[in-house]
Parts: sequence; structure tokens; C-alpha cells
Amino acid sequence: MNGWTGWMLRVDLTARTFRKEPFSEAFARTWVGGRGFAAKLLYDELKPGIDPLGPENKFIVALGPIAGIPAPNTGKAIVAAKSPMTGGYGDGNLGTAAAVQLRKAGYDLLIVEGRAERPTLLYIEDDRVEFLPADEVWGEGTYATNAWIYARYGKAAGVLNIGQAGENLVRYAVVRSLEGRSGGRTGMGAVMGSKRLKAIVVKGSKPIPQADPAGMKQAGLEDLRRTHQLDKETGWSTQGTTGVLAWCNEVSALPVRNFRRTTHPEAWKVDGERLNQARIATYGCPNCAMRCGIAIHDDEGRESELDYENIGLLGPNLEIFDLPQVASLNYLCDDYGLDTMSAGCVLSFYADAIDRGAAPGDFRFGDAAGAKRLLGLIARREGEIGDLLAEGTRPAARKFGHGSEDYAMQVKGLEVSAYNCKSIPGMALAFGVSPIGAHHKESWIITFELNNTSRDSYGPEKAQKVIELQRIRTGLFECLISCRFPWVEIGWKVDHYPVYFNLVTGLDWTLDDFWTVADRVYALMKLFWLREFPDSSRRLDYPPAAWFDPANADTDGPFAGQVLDYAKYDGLLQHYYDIRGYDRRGIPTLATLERLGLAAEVRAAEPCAALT
Ligand code: PTT
Ligand code: SF4
Repeated sequence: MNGWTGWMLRVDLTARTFRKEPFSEAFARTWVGGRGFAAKLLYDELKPGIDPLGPENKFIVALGPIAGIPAPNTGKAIVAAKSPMTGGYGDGNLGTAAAVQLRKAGYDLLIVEGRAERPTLLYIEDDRVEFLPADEVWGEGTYATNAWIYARYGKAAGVLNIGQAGENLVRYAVVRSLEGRSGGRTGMGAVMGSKRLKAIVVKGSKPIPQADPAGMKQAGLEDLRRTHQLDKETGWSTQGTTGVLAWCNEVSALPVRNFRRTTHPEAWKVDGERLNQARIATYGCPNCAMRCGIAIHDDEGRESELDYENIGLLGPNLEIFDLPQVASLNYLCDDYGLDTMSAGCVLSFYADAIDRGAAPGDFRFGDAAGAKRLLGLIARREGEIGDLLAEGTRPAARKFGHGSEDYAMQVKGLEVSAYNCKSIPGMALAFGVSPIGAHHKESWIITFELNNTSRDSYGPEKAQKVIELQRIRTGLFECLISCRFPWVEIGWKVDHYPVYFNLVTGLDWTLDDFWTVADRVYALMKLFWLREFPDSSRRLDYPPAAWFDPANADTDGPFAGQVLDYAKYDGLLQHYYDIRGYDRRGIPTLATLERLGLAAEVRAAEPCAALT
């Protein structure tokens, strides 16, 4: 089978066994790879209602047909499982040499089951699989763990690992890779920790099967050169993702003080220009010619690599406008293996709850030292507050009460990315309907809302745009597997991706084929949620209550007094369902399932609300 290795590696940590399993060409063509593979396997193999942190959950690393092949930005992998943050389908996409090495070892999928008796390093080298003790680094942060792994396996190995947060089952623990990247903010690091899996190390030496290897090599290398050139022309990687911070402040979309405000006069102190001026090193994922990881010294002289989301949520949202201090909070999150975004939201929620008299404590907005101390307590689940905040904003709000759930900035249990949507309804919809909780990765339509339609419109054009972007992002980037930044940031056209796909598989697909795959994967993720939460589909698709609450509106500036309107949002959500072919409950109709080829297997699997 060209384009896919045709193999998955299934590992059982409880029994310390493994087996190679073939997958069929039909499976490959139906689900393509990455998120498609992961969603299908988790839907088929997990019993509804299982504990995401129990041995029944499965930790999946999934790749796609172009992952790891020299071509623009293909050094990425999906990590997926039932999410401990949300209880629904969860995944994340991170840059890692493991993407390249796992494919060279001969696998498109790694499925890790069970729970090891003691801390384990899973070592995979082609057909060899070993379960090695990791007691020596259990309790260590990701930096020390990385150094330990480097010393043993060299820097070329593909590595995924966790820090103390993952070990201690902090629900928003991430997976880290050696390149300074992190992924799986839906709690994938906690799933690894629950399996006592400290690290995965992969080395491969096989060729990746391709229909036209010479053609792919030529196109891939030429396009790496062209994306490098485009990046130079646009200057994008000068500030990378952080270029958007000053813009968000300008257009009133910045999260400030637990999303209470949308701008701040001191935001410039932590913007992309200041970051670039302080740059000491640049990092990136494998197979990337537009490397965007900007590292600076933190206040203790440690190297810390920052992106926009990290700065936005650990900086302005906590009212900390000192870049080295923000870098220090970011460093701690990376070392503990905590998601910077949820950590930032949890801390700002806690400061807000104290401020409003809903929670006891002395932590205040602007308190960098207090924030550092709290991150340590959370990563170790130390004390009552560390243990509670390790659960995320939604459980903490339920515990604090006094209406604090209304300003817990989360959707489906996952904290919101760094875009404040009180006056941006389409982006609020993108967060509401994201299938993994409030993540901007599914669809980001703010520039469309500002430039191509009216900002305060709740019209169908916005629902249509959200779906268009969901299709591109899932169908191409999360299933074929590559970084979306060439397309998002430097104008690399989506038409390149079917070309790569056809060169490696020998098929003749067009973009429309990928949109169908994306819709299929979206419907399946929805069915996964429905099985877990049968009665609450529509309710789960709402953004945080704070964005509707006049008491949380800006008190000055161009959007003073503005918040979202419930009835209008509900109408926008209905437009979204109508276009997707979902019913009023937000459930795919039988006709939709039939169009996507899902009805028969859903029926065969078990009775499902969608079919009643
Ligand atoms: C992603 C989320 C993001 S999205 C950021 S910054 W971003 C945060 N990064 C963290 C970090 O760093 N350390 C840490 N301890 N926690 C962190 N949490 C946050 O995690 C990421 C880039 C970025 S930087 C983005 S947008 C793009 N995301 C892509 C995507 O989702 N799919 C895709 N096909 N391509 C993408 N390209 C870009 O990749 P999650 P990374 Mg991450 C240090 O995974 O769970 O989605 O969380 O992957 O390799 O670090 O690159 O402004
Ligand atoms: Fe990684 Fe940035 Fe390159 Fe994307 S653009 S592959 S996130 S370094």
C-alpha cells in the first residue's frame, strides 16, 4: 500500500507485550491518517463511560500519509485519547522527530494500552520493542528527562515525554518533545502519566512506501525552498505567532484580567517586537524551513521558548507585563509539562474568584511570584488548592460556587485560547463547536469577521466560514499531518496538499475528497461525545457565560458595554447545524451519516441517539 506503511503497533503496558497489526487500504482511504485514524480507533475500541485516567483508556500516536516525508512542515504527530479534561474525544498536534522516526520504523499508528507496574520508557526501534525502567527520571521535569534521554539515545531519536504534571495526573498535562514543542492540551500528558509511561523513544531505518518517491522528493525539497523564501519575503518568523499580540490588543481581542478586558495599555511590553529583540535562539519542528520557536532568557537566565498563546494567557490575562517573568512562568509549564494555556486560564480564574470574594486566598492579578508558586503546587497536586486547581477551571468553579462557573473561561471543560470574543460572535462559535473544547486550532475567523463581513453579524456567512476552516484544518493538516502555518501565515496554497498526497499514494484525489473526510471525522468525533453525554449536545456548544454577561463587558474603549447576545448566538449555532446537516440537538441526521458512510457502522456498533 503506497502512502501508508499499512501497520500499527499495539503495545500493552500491563502485560508488557506488543504486536504489529496490519490495517486495510479501505481503513486508510476512509480515515486518511492522524486525527481520522485516532477518532476511528477510539470510537471503536473504547467503552463509553471509562475513566480517562484508568488503564482502559488508550494513548494513541497517529501519523498520516505525508508525515515525516521531506516536504513543508511535515514533522508533526497527533497524540490522542479520551480526554481527562473534557471526558470527550481529545487530541493535540505537536512537532516532533517521533513523527519521522515512527514512520521510518514502519508504523502509522502507535496504540498504548493498559498501565505499567512501574515507571516505564517505551523504546521502539523498527521491529524491536522494549519496556525499560524509567524510575531514575520519574519525578523529574521534562528538561532533565530530555537530557537523560539524549545521553542514552542521541539527539536523532524521536522522543515524547512527560513532566511531574503528567505523572501526578494534572488534567491539563501535555506531552513534550525534544524540540521544545508541546502538544495534547486536552490532557494527553496525564493519560501517559496514568499509564506510568514516562517517555516514548523511537528510531527507524526503513523507507516510507511511496508511489512516486522521486517525484515527491523533487516537489518536497523544492517546496521547502519556496516556503523558506516566502517566509523571508513576508518576514513572518521574525515574530512568529507572537506577531498577533499587538494586533489583538489593537482590535480588542486580547484576554486581560481573566478575559474581563480586551485591551491593555501595557500590552506592548510583552509583544512580538519585544520578544524578537530579546531573542537568544530559534527552534523549530523537523522538516520546517520557517522555524518559529523564539527563545529568550527568563528572569533566572533560563532559556524559554514562547508562542502567542503562552504569552497571552500567562501575561496580559494575569496582568503580568514583564517579559522575563512571563518567560519564567512559561519555562515552569514546559518543565512540569503543564499546558500553558489552561494553566494561564486556571490562575487568572483563581485570581478573579478571590477578587470577587468567591474563593479564599491571597493570590492577585499581577503577582508573578505567586503564580510561580501556584504552578509548583498544581504540578505536584500539593495542598488543597494545588489539588483543586490541577483539575481545571470548571471543577474549581463548581467547588468555589458563588456564581464563579460564569467566569470559568472554558468550553466543554477545556480552557479558552487567547482570543477574547465578547464582541466577536463568529470566533465565539468556533470555540463553542470545537470538537475538543475551546481551542483555536479548529477554526480561526477573526480576520474574516473584521474584514469580510460585519463584526457584529450573527449571519450564516460566519457559520459557513467556520465550517470551511474546520474542513481545511482537519481534512488536510490533522489527517495528512503537517503544520498549518505555511497556509495560515505565509500564503502557501491548500492545492499543494492533494499534490503531495497523490504523489505518495498514487491516488487522484481533489480537495473535495478531503472535505468529505473532514466532515466524516467531525461527525465521528460528535458521535463520541454523544455516547458520553447523550442529553447535552446543544448545550455543550456554547462559549463561556462571561462573554454574554453585561457585567463583564469592557467599561471603556470602542467596545464598551458590548457582549454576545444569547438568542443571536443560538441562531448562529443553528446556521452551523443546518449547514453541517445536524438536527436541532446538534446531532448528525441519519441522512448526513449516510452521506458520510457512517450510518451502517454506527448502527452496528450500538444504538445511538443519532438514529432515534
Ligand atoms: C497547542 C497549544 C498551543 S497552540 C500553544 S502556543 W500556538 C501552547 N504551547 C505550549 C508550549 O509551548 N508549552 C507548554 N507547556 N504548553 C503549551 N500549550 C499550548 O499548546 C505548535 C504550533 C502552534 S504554536 C500552533 S498554534 C499551531 N498548531 C497546529 C495544530 O494544532 N495543528 C497543525 N496541523 N499545525 C499546527 N501548527 C502550529 O503548531 P495542542 P507544537 Mg502543540 C512550548 O498541541 O494540544 O493543539 O496545543 O504543537 O509543536 O508545540 O507547535 O500559538
Ligand atoms: Fe513547527 Fe513553527 Fe515550523 Fe510549524 S512553522 S513546523 S510550528 S517551527
